[in-house]
Amino acid sequence: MTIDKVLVGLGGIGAILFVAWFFFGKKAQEVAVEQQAQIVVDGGYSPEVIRVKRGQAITLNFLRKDPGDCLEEVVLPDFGIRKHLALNQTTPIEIHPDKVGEYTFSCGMNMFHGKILVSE
Ligand SMILES: [Cu+2]
Repeated sequence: MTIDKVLVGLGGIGAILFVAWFFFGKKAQEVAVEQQAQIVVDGGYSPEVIRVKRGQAITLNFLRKDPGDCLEEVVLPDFGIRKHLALNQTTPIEIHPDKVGEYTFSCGMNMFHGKILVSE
């Protein structure tokens, strides 16, 4: 094997690793909270994963900075909540997750998503 073939091989492996990292390695921004979570709504939700304990009331404070229509509504289907978010304001949404599990929230058109992970 000549040196250039080795280099091409290594380059190929590097490219594959990069693609894998790019698509799968980007970890969702995640936060663990006890009673309150601040979620910035701007081109998506940040953080997008909220970890909470079961049986506690949690207030999700959605601060909408995104002027687009897309993110003006937030939906938490598991809690029967659909709420309009006023621009540049914080809209508190209180939930009582009493079951362990994964609950999603999204914009009104179901394009942007976040998750609430409830554990014991
Ligand atoms: Cu949308």
